[in-house]
Amino acid sequence: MTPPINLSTSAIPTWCPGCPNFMVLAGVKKAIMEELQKGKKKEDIVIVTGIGCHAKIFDYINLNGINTLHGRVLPTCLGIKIGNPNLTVLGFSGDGDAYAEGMEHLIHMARYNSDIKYFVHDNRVFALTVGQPTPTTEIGYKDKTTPEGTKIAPINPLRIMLASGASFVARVYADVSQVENVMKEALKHKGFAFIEILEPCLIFHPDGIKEKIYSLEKVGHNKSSFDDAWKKAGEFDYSAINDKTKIPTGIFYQAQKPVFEEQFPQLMELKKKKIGWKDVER
Ligand SMILES: Cc1ncc(C[n+]2csc(CCOP(=O)(O)OP(=O)(O)O)c2C)c(N)n1
Repeated sequence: MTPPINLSTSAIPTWCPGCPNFMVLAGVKKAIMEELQKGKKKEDIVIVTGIGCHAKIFDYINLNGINTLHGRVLPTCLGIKIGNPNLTVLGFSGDGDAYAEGMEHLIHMARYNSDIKYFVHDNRVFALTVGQPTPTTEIGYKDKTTPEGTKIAPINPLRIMLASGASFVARVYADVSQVENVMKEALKHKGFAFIEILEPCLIFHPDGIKEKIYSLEKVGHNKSSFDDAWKKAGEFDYSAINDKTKIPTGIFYQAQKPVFEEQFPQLMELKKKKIGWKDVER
């Protein structure tokens, strides 16, 4: 009898009690478990995380991977993918990791369209370093570094992804089934999948986002239309939550575009043979 699949580790989570990262972890594990039950091998899945509270997910999932440098999740993912294009490569970043230190990589990954799935835990603060504003923090947010309130307008990462050519652009709330479902869709997608996970930081940035979300699927959004995706992505501009705020969640855009790996016959040869460079005789 084959032993039951176990994705847990012996590490005790050090996230704050009630942190939405627990929901993200549970959703991710469920989606990965389904892949394993369908026959994928654990050693064929790799996780890469940045530095921050989000990155602790690395310690709580029993998979191979790299807890890489701050902001360098995507180049690490790409290196792994080039080393062995047969691997399923999953990247996890915070909003600081992805949109501040790592922004240049994000834009180019959207262009490259490598078959990598990327999850941004967007709590709209640098949480591990105790709450400084990030590129998705609203004007007026106060912390010890901005006692008069942040004066710089936030970016809209979904629109940046659309403008950069991303082939899969989604946003979910940090809820177990939303994360699980979007991850399953991302895993079916051929190419780069960008998934933003909105989550409050209960300590430094509690917010009312949960009450403002609605499902794109329920309003019949056409995810194959770039124009519709652009319009929907503009509905929430990451400013302070108020009575009028509406935050769409779900898959905004999905299109089939040439995949990075497929442009290189050497990598396609590895795919055909189901091997990585380390298995190539020289
Ligand atoms: C190159 C580099 N710059 C800065 C830091 C300090 N640092 C560690 S964690 C962190 C905040 C991470 O914030 P975010 O990516 O949003 O993740 P969160 O903690 O909110 O999950 C920073 C700035 C670092 N470790 N390396």
